Amino acid sequence: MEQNSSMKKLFIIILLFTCINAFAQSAPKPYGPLPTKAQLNWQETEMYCIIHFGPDTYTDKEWGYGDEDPKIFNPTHFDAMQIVGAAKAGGFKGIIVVAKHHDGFCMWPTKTTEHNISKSSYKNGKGDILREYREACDKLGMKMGVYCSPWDRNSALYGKPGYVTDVYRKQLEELYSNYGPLFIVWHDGANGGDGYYGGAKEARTIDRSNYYGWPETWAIARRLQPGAVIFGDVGPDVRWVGNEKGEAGETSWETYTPHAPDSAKTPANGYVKDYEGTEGQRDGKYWMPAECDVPFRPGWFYHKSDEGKAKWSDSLMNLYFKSVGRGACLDLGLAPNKEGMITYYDRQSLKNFGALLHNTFANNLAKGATFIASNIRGGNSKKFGPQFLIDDDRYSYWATDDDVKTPWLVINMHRPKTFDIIRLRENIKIGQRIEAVAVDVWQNGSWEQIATATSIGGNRLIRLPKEITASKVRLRITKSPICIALSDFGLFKEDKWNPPVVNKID
Ligand code: FUL
Repeated sequence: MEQNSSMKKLFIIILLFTCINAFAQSAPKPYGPLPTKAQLNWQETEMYCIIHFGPDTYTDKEWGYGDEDPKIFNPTHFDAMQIVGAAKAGGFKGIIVVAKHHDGFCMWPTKTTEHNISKSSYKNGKGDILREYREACDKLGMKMGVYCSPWDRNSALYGKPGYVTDVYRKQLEELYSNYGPLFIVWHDGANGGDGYYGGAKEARTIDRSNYYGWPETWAIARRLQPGAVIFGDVGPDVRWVGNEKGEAGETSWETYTPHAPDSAKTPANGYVKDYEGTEGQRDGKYWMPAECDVPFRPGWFYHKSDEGKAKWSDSLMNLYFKSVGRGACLDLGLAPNKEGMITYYDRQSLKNFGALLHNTFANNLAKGATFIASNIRGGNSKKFGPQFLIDDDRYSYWATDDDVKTPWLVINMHRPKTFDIIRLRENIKIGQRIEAVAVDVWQNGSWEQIATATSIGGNRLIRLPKEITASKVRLRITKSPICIALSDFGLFKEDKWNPPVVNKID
C-alpha cells in the first residue's frame, strides 16, 4: 500500500517536472505589435531605389506644373535593364517606379487620362515604361513597387471628389492589376497647391485628413496586391522617417502611432507630426518601421547641372549605417537622364558601393565561435541556444527564460579577430523586445566596454569609431521588458577602400 502511494507521488512529481519543463521550452510569448508577412518581406529587402523619370527630366524641374506637352517625353535610349542593373550592382534588391509624379503624366497607357505616355513621342505612343521595368526586374531578380502621386496638377478634377473615385483609385487599380506582384506601394504627402488643373491654373487645397479616403484607397492594394506593404507618412505598413536625408534616429523603434498636428483631426499623408517618424515610439500602436528616402543626386529628377554630384560610395556607406543599420530600409532616388539611362558617374558610385557592402558583410568573424550564455530558455540549448545567432537565418534565435530579461553572452572566437562593426538582430516575428545592449571585449585580463546601443529590432549595426582586435566579446542585454529572442550576432570588418572619384561625365 505504502509503496504504491510513494510510487504515485513520484509519478506526480515527474509529471509536474515534465510539464514545467515543457512550458519553459515553449516559444517566448510575442510582445507588442507584430509584423505581417509583407512587412517581413519588406524588411528583408533592406535597400531599393525609387526612380524619377518623366516630363520633369526634360523641363529641368522637380515639380512639373501639369501643363507639359506629352510630346516632350521622348527618351531616345530608355533602357530599363541598364537602370535596374545599376541599382542591382549597388546591392539594391528592388525598385519603385514613379508611375505618375505631381505633374500628372502617366508613364503607362492609362484609360483614366489623356495625359499619358500614349500621347508622347516615345515609341510613337506605343510605349509602356511600367511594362519595361517589370520585364527588367523579372530578368534581374529584382522586386518592383510603384509610386503614383496622389497630387495631380494636370487633372481638371483634382480637389473634387470625382478625382479620387474616378481617376486616382482607377489608376491604382490599373497599376496593381497589370504589372505583376509589387513589394511596395508608395504614397507621399505633397498634396494640393497651385497647378494647371485642366487649364484652370489656380491653387487648390484639399482636406488632407479626409480627401483621399485613405482607408478605402489602401483597400485596393490589400485586395489586388496582398503581398505589398503600403508606405506613407501614416503607413499603414511602413512610415516615412520624417526627413529626406536618408537617416533614421539613432534610436528608431519599429512601432509607431501617427499623430495629426491638430489632435482633434485624423492624421493622414501630408498631415502628421512627421518628425515623430524619425524615432517612432517604443509604445507605438502599430508595427510600422521607417523607410529612409533620399535622392542620390541633389534633385530627385535628372538635371544636367547635378551631373557629377551624386553621392559617392563612401557617403552611401554612411547612409547605409544610418538607415538599414537602424532597423529601417534605404530608398535611394535614381534619376535617369534625358536619353533614359543612368549616367556613368552615378553607375560607378553604385558599383563601388555594392562592392564595399559585399566585401564588408561577406565574412561574419563570429562564425565558428563558441558561446557561454548566462541563460538559455528551459536549459534547452538545442532549441533556444546561442548557436542560432550565427546560422544566417534571420528568425532562428537564442531565447531566455521568461523572467530573464538582462542576460549576457560570451562569444569566444578562440583567436584574435579584428572588427569594427557589430550586427544584432531580433527575431521580429515575435516583436521588438530589446531596448538596450552593451558590448565588451576581453582586454588585458578584464572586460572593457566598447559600445552601447538602443532599439535592436530587425537590424542594428554598431559602427565602432576604431578597429578592435579581441578573441572574446561579451554582449550584455541591459534593458528588455520581456525575455529576449535574439536571432543574429555578427562581427565584421568594414571595407573602407575609397575608390577615386571618376571624372568621366556623359
Ligand atoms: C516627395 C515629392 O514631392 C518629391 O518630388 C519626390 O517625389 C519625393 C520622393 O517625394 O513627396
